Amino acid sequence: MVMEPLIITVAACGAELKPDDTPHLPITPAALGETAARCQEAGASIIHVHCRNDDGTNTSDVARFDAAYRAIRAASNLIVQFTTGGAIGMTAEERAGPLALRPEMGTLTCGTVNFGDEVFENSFPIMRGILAKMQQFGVRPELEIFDWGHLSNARRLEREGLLTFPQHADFVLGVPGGLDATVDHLAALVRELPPGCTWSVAGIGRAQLPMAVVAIAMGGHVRVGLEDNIYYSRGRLARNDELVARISRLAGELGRRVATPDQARALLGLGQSATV
Ligand code: KMH
Ligand code: ZN
Repeated sequence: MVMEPLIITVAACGAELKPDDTPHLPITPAALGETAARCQEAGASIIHVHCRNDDGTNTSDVARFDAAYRAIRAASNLIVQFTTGGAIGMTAEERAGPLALRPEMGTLTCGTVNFGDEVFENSFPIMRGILAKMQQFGVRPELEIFDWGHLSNARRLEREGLLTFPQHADFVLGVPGGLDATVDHLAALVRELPPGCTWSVAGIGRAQLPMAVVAIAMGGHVRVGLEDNIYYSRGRLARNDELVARISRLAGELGRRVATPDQARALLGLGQSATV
């Protein structure tokens, strides 16, 4: 069986970590650019972007996203995917604001989910608002699926005419409050996908590596990075590019080629190498 080249997404920073948690968090636009270059070299083709202020606090400031976008684009050819999940506590308008910069992709979390002790709110009005902005600015959604029901919600948005299938979905498994990271859950979600969809898995914490290996073997794609897991192995903090490089090596061992950014664009039906 010949499988598609493997798309590796690096979720480099996220919103939940504090700078004290790891010295490897790319907080500034310059650090994101440097991370992008190293991760492309290691085999990544998509970078999932959250932005921070210099002190590490979260921001949805459009100028900060613009600086990050330019730094990444200057350093790499990675597909740039902005978060629209942002950080807990941001308004829906704040979360969607950076879409005006027309990144190639943006996330669409397909439903509300408990998120640790908090609630990550994605009501239908919030999802519709984000999709409207994506349509306005020509941004391709990646469907973030944290729980049962989220694919049903995506299908409902499709029936409403706000989304077309096929799309690329990312199964985020192992968030406390969301669906556990198990092979059974992953297989069931893949079976539920509308025809023609591509998918990746983002296992949280210790689940990152085993979920990635399963996805490589199943013909899916993989998301790794510090947003989801800060360790390379027990007690040993990771750099983003090390996590990407390990997936590239494992893919090689398992007979999967790793996609370049332009091969990933072709697989996802995006245009070729974007400019800011
Ligand atoms: N920070 C989480 C609340 C996304 O980027 O689209 C949401 C999140 C999802 O990280
Ligand atoms: Zn994120």
